Amino acid sequence: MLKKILIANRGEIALRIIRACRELGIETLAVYSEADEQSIHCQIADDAICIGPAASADSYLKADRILSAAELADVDAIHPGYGFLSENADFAEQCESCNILFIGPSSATIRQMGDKAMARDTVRAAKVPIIPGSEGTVTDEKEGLKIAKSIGYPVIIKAVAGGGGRGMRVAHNQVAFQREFDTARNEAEKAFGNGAVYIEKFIEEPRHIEFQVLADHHGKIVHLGERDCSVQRRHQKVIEEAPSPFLTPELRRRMGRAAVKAAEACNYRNAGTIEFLVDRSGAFYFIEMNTRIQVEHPVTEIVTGIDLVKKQIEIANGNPLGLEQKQIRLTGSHAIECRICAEDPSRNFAPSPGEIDLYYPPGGPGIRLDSHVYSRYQVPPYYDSMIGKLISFGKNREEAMVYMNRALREFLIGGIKTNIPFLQAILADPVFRQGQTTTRYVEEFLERTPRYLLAETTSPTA
Ligand code: MV4
Repeated sequence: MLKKILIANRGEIALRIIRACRELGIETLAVYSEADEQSIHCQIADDAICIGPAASADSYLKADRILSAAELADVDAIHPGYGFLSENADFAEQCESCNILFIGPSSATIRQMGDKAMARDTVRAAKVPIIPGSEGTVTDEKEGLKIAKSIGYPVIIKAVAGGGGRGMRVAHNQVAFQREFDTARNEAEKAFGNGAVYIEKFIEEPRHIEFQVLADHHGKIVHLGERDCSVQRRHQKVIEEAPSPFLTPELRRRMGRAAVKAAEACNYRNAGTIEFLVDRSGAFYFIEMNTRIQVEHPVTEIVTGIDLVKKQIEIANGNPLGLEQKQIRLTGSHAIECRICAEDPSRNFAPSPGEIDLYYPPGGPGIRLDSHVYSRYQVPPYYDSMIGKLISFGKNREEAMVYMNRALREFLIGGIKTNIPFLQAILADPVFRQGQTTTRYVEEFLERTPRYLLAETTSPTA
């Protein structure tokens, strides 16, 4: 078994990976930026190495510094977590050539699925449903217009190097298309250094439903059911749940089979996620694949009883999956995750870094909290504003909502603003309660909700 793993990340996911390693008897090496010296992941890892200044570009994104730390400490593997270098094919390739296991798929798979037009063509060849659109990329406006006309407006123009909502433009007619096509290409070139785009029919008010897959190095691939991630604000997920309140057992089986086919098509290894859009009629379409562990993985862990981070490590070590599709029981339980962020929902979600002067975490039945923060912790301004994930679970969705409501109410965080009032307001909203959310849900919710309802009424003090 692997003896020592470097965790190339920070915050709650670094903590989550260290926990899995410790349970498996694997030594851990944390890396940290100067801003994270007091961070919990440095304290609880067996060892920790500073890799540079606060800015991510100078530390957590510096492949050479992380590889130097890995060589110095003689680790067997690197776990990249999510964000930062987790979907960087060049980094995975460097790990491969240094003979350090990258805990994830091969660099070739990351590269293939990171190009969103190539990902689309890859899964299409395996008969996974994709959204009607261009074959490959479109470089010429005239050709684009022809494609748009043949699939019918509205259409969406997407950057091949985009993903996660970056680099997309919608066109509702021919005139708009000519304008947006140029804009999309220029923006993509500026943002990603790659101006290539492709075209799809624009699906209005879809649900975002993603399937977790696990693939070992012996040809076995299974899916672990879905997560419904329709509650998003500006392409940032806010609440995720499993199972989706929208899927029937029949649709779940069909989408699960498609997810496994998509993973097969790209020779996938390790944990991955297939993202689908699902329209009102229940038609589903592949949009992209995430080749990493995701923030929202805990809801799948809860409804399947499978520890995904341990599975990632065991798969990387070469162990057979030891799971058959028919053994994977979606237990009938329900899990909901709320992302807790240091931001002020009453001031347009402005980041709210600073010192936490009081911290009282919720607990009790039906609650899991994955967080790296503590009383007197300084939330740094340099990184993502997420300070934890509050996960509730119960025998059904209603019970999971009862636990979540109660836990949000008793979660006390003083000194900084958080999005807890926003989460409470969504949990109280009939549209959410009835499971009627689409990717436009948050926007609509905010249009009909006065800002003062999203402000903390009392601020807890130490
Ligand atoms: C779409 C779409 C509608 N039609 N593609 C946004 C993120 C990226 N993963 C793909 N995205 C979308 N692609 C077609 N053809 C709508 C979105 C979209 C969206 C998707 C998932 C979750 C939230 C979203 C919010 C706005 C738009």
